[in-house]
Amino acid sequence: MIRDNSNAVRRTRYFLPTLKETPAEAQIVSHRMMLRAGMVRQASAGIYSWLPLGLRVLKKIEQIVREEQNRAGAQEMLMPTIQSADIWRQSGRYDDYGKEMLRISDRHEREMLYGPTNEELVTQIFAGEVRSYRDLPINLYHIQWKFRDEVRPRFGVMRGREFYMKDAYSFDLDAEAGRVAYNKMFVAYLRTFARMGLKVIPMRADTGPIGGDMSHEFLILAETGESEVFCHKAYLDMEVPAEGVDYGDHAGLADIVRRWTSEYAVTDEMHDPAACPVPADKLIAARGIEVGHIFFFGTKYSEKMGARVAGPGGEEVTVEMGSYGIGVSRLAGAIIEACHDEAGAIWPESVAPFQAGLVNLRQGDDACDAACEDIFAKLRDAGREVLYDDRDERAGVKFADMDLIGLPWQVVVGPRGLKNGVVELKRRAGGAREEVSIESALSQIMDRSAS
Ligand code: P5A
Repeated sequence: MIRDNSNAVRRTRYFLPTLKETPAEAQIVSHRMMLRAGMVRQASAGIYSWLPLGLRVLKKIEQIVREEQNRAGAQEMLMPTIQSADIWRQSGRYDDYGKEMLRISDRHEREMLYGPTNEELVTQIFAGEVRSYRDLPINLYHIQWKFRDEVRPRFGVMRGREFYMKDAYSFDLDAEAGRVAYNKMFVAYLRTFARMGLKVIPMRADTGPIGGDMSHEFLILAETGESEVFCHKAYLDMEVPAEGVDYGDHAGLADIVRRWTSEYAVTDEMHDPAACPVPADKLIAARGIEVGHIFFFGTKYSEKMGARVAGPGGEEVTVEMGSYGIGVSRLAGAIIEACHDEAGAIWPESVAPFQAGLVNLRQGDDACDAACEDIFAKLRDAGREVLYDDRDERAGVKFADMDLIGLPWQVVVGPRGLKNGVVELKRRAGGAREEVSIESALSQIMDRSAS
């Protein structure tokens, strides 16, 4: 068996270019911290390279999204980033999309584009393959890079030009079944964001260039959010559906969606202080970051692109569609906006790049080196993710870097403690520290973090 050691790394062998100085171009905390913690580097305006540490976070977010999509019955596929202009002409969006669309022509002068979204392409695939109502419902998704030539790319990965999105597309025989598909995604979204440690609030929203008459944006509250939001405090305590939620129980799903849409929750353009039904002491007025957006648009694309199936009586039925987006790369920034302090990120366990950081306070000291090697090997062999700061650096530098990177656990090994048989175990969230034996430190990390 080939051993994959990518989950246990030594800082001296790891490409992790942290910065002491705050980069001048970064206006918000997540952008500053992602640059300082060596997660991303800007390639050009609104376009980023993901360095090893950042990529670990991106992959964790992606995997949670994937698991919850699969659980809700969506099927993963992968469509290309480059699309032909023809299908966008067919849907009528080629001209509508305007300057946000990056248009390209190939060597044969054929008009191509870098996909800003995939309604057209997935509808074309469906129309070419599915013939009968018996094959419905279908929900297809992919997790793929998108490009939108935003006028003002800003805030790092939060509003990029190139960004990573999960986009799902549902196909159903009638509007009622389409509503079930919508509810499934709604519930999956509540679970997805909760697993990332986020409190998310679904708000009724404008449908913009995607279209349709039913849509919800999923927002998290954060001071640096681009949208101003108003919602009932009740949202903060609403119960998120459990892992075992039954996606076959359509009435149960509708109940959950009803509960989560029953209270007041709007973005500023829809808020009228005079008409707001929520008393001031129960109203949250805050800023929000849109991390997901779901749409039901019926036959908008299926009509124009010929996505029809034979219905139960042999009649032709144009299928009802919805689309469901999650900003996977935006989430890396959004989670930092929601979870940080002055020193750095505070990653929730589920998306942390590593579970534990190991700090050797005296590199080169036999006892410290041996204890660190022992802890490192034990965590690695137990399949835990660990970053060992084995650099010959001052303690202050190592502490500052570990806090900046924001791993859930820190194990600090120094000569004085070792004489008494202890190391320091620190929780990044809350900052609690205790002196414990190596065994106790290991068992706490292993018990508390998922393998
Ligand atoms: C839904 C899936 C759509 O594109 N078509 C397919 C629909 N919706 S959306 O709201 O326009 O985008 C979905 C999510 O993608 C994220 N997002 C971005 N992230 C980073 N930079 C951007 N420029 C950007 N634009 C959109 C958001 O999280 C959004 O909710």
